[in-house]
This record gives sequence, structure tokens and C-alpha cells, in this order.
Amino acid sequence: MPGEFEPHAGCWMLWPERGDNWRLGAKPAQQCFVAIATAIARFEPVTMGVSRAHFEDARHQLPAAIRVVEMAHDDAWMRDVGPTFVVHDQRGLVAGVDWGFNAWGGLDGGLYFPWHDDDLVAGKVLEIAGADRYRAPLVLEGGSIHVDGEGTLLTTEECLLNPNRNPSLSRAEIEAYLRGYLDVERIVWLPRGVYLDETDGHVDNLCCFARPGVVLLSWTDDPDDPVYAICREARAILEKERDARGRVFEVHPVQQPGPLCQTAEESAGLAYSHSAKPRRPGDRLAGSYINFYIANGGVVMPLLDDARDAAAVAAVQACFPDREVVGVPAREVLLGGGNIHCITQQQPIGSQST
Ligand code: KQY
Repeated sequence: MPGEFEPHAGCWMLWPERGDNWRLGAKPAQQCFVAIATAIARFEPVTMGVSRAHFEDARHQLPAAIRVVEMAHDDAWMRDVGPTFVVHDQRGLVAGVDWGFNAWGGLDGGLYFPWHDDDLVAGKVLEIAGADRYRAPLVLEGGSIHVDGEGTLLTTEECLLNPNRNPSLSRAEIEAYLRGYLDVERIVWLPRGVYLDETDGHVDNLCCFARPGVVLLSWTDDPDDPVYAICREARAILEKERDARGRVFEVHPVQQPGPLCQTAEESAGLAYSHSAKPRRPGDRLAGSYINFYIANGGVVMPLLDDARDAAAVAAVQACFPDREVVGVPAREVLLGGGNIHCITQQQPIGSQST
């Protein structure tokens, strides 16, 4: 699996539609997804999967340069339901791993039911991409792993070892699948993700690679914030560990936004459904600037807090001197439970198709 910072053929996304997760019939979220897709399309081709019912409207809202394809889905988290693309070392062939998906925990703390259409998305993307598909016997979301493309994988125990994903598998068995499907050698386990992250602590909201050996980490200096201990324990592990090539990690803290909370008006805009996660006024949101997408020559990152956005953009830009960092207001994505990294999936360029 190449690092996200390696060259892409394009980016895949899904259109937000469900009114029990996206307020006001998903209209504000759709406008936000349009802005994000448009920003990414400055750097690489973008394909948007849209249900039959929303196809005409999405086509109308999105710029012509963005390819729109009909694709049934349960929600809009392409990082988690899309394929994890891999490239053959010698031959350059691009293929995709199609992990099992159970809506972040199935009937044991999952976020909605059913999730069958989501579970079919990876296979559909691979059909359109013309890439081979490896269906893996492991429940895993793409946001729960980051790799450096040189044999190192970052993940969290809170998510990958959660009994609501693969209750019959041990840590060693999960590691064996990661090694086999992604060709990684060194797996770095961080204990927890961001406080109250509803994915059970996906690593992509906490930290990521800028390049091999260089990690950005969401951070706070407020000792009263539960993230204070989480980011310090992560940094301590990263500073003690080595990557697959024996390098010490260079860790760059990025001050988190907020703390940010759901407003009463935002909660009131949601449609009720018994299977969707309740979103109440005052609920803490798992905001993080790390949840960005690395595109060809660019980084598209969420803007979440007027008081902290400029410093966060500068901190990310310092780690990506050769890319243009573009900020997009993304509170509407955060209200749905994730951010820009969670709604995107890169397809690496490889050197041949199948
Ligand atoms: O963090 C992610 N990769 C996805 C967030 C999904 C939230 C579902 N409501």
C-alpha cells in the first residue's frame, strides 16, 4: 500500500444524502462536499458516487470536471467503505483490498443499520477502476490505518482491537492480515484515538504521515481537555518506536480546534431515525485538523475554528513545503462524525492497469 503522499490517479468520494446524519436534508453537507471535491479537483481527477435518487441534483451541484457515477451507499464515508488500493512492487499493477464493513461496530455500538450498500462500494469502485479485488476476511475501515509506503503502519488499539470489529481474531491474527494484504512489516499501535471519536478512535483523526519518518499529531496544551493525555501518550509511543526502516519518527504537533460542540440549531436540523447515532446539543465533536487529504501537489484541509485555523494551516504547510495547502470550511462534515480524510479515498497511479 503506497503512502497517501505518493502520486495518485485520482480521488473517490460519496455524496452525503441521509437526513438522520446530515442536517437539513443534507443540503449544507452537500455544499461542503462540493467545495471539498472542487478543491481536490484542482490537483487530481475526482469521482463522486451518488445514489439514483440524488444523481440529477448532485450532477447539477458539482462542477463538470468532477465525474459523477451512480452508486448506492448507506452514507458518505469513502475512506472507510472504499477499497484500500495497493500496487504490485515490481509490476506496478494497481489492485484493491475490499475489507468487511459493519458501520463501525455492527449491532454493538455501530452507527447505523443496515450497511449492506456500503459494504458493496469497494467492489463497485474496483469494477469502475478496472482493478483486481481482494476481499479480505477482516472488518476494517480505511480511516483506521495509515501507512508510509515503506513498510510501516499506524493504527489504534481502541479501534482495531475493539471486539465489535473482529471478535474472534487476536492482535497477532489481525497483524498477520495487515502484513499479508498491505505488505507492511512494522505495525505501530497507539492506544486511543481522539476523545469521543465515534469510529472508536480512528488513527486518521489523530495522526498521519507527511512522508516516511514524519508524522503530524493532533495536539492540545490544555490539561483539562481529555485530548491532553491522549496526544501525549501517542507522542511518547511514536518517540520510542522505530519505523520499518529503523528511523525515529519526527513528530509535529498541530493544535486542535475548539473544543467544538454541537449547537441546538444543528441538532434540530436532523431527521430522527431509530438506528442513527443521536446528536444532542452540547455534544463534544471530535474536531482535528489532521483529518486532511493529501492530493497531487496539494493538501486539502478542514477549517473548523476562526481562532485556530491560520496557525493550523501554517503548521500543516510547514510539513508539506512542496504542496499547496488549501483550507475548506468543513464544520458540516464534522457534524456528520468525520472530516475530509474520512470522505475521500486516493487511487494510486501505479504503472499499469490490470
Ligand atoms: O473517521 C472516519 N474515517 C469516518 C467517520 C465516520 C463517521 C460516521 N458517522
